[in-house]
Amino acid sequence: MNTLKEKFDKAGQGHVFKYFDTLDNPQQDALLGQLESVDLDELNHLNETLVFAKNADAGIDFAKLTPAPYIPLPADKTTDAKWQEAKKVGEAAIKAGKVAAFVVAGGQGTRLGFNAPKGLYKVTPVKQKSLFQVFAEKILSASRKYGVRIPWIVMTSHINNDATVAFFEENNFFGLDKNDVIFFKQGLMPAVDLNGKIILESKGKIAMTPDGHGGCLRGMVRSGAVAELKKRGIECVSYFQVDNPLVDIIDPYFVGFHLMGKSDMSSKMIAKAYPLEKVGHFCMLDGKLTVVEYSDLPAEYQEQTDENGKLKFIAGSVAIHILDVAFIERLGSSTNAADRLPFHRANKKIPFVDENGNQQKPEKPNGVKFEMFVFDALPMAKNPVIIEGFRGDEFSPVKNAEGLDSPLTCKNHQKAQWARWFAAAGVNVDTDKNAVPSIDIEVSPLFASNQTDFVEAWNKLDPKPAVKNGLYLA
Ligand code: UD2
Repeated sequence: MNTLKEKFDKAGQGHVFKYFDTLDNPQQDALLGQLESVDLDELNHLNETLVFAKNADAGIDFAKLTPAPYIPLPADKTTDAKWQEAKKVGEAAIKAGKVAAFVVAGGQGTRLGFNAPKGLYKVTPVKQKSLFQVFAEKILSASRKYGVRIPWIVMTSHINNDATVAFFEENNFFGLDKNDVIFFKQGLMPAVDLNGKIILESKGKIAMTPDGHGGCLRGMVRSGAVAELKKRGIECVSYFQVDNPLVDIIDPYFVGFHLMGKSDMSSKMIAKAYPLEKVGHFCMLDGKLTVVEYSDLPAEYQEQTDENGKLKFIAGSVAIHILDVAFIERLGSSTNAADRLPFHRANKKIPFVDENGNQQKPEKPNGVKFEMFVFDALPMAKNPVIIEGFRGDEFSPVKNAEGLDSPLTCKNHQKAQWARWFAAAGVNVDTDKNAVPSIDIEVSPLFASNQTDFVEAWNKLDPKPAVKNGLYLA
């Protein structure tokens, strides 16, 4: 304890011991355990670069940014030669058991106002399936289609891990083999006040917050998930966020382009729906592919158009990537700063204990949380490939309780997707001016998870059900 105290004193963080003598033994042990996990050199560096530095958030010369190149969607990917070649390569890798699914689900979902892990949120229009169930069924469907086990890595955080695991158990893993679902908790970082001092959340506890979705790289290494994937012969993982039920998790085209490009990390881009859409922007900066977050790119750049009136920075990053396991291992285990993801700062309201030992809940941001973003791995990746995705089949996140990116918009986008599939099978579903059906319909991923498979499955149905409100195809 004395050496630890000396270390914290020396680093100017000795105040974390202020109430130590008033704690009972288990409380003291718990605090010491927390303090041992803090990398004081790293924290010192983050204070210097992100908390004390003037203009800590700037650092990008926006005038040097150019739009990143990408492989555009062809008029019809089911007939386009290049996309068909990619599909073949992708399918071969999936069938050979080289691809796993990976969801980052450690976030807190504060904007949605849902007081449970976000993956438990019910999103589908008829069956009210949770996000986790939708993903599980997509993975199960791909596993059956390709005749292969597809492991699914689920990153949680210390805040939501137990509730997440319990939900999977209560639901029998939604039909998946429980041995193929691998949970791990992301890492934690100490939160500091605006003077760089570690915040005491209570007398015996420092404030520790999840290290951002980019924490998945080191988390996968430290938790043993990478070792497990290697043991199973997995070569790449399909990365997605917990809030997007439209994601095409096991997409042979995407896997194929990634492999053909001999890429460490590949991404899907979706054309932004409107200039200020809250997505990252794929850009080139000094010859490197970089994602510039919406909150960092000045509006004038987000709104810039080319000579044809098209948005210049049109390529939106929707957080759908493929990462090689070897690349995750390299970055996630690196001790070399050039190979590690940088941290970003976020100002947050962090409960703390005041000078009189009373717990306080601040009304405005009083502290800084440090987070890594997974897309910061792109500039470190060999041959990063970006392919275009079709929004209606890939992206409709649930982020806000109302308005844009809400449960309602997401339900409408799911229904619109299925109405398009019905239309391709020659069945008309009445829709409004936004192509959203007026009735509630739902197609389980176990019936079909893309249009081609839907048409085939629908044609085989005999007799066919009436297409009316409440129709559920499974
Ligand atoms: C993210 C991207 C944005 C765009 C958008 C698409 C960032 C900073 N921005 O914005 O560019 O792609 O998504 O929907 O990522 N998570 C963890 N652990 C953490 C923090 C987050 O697992 O410590 C997960 C979270 O559960 C969710 C995902 O990361 O699945 C995204 O988190 P967010 O809601 O903070 O990201 P958002 O919507 O600001």
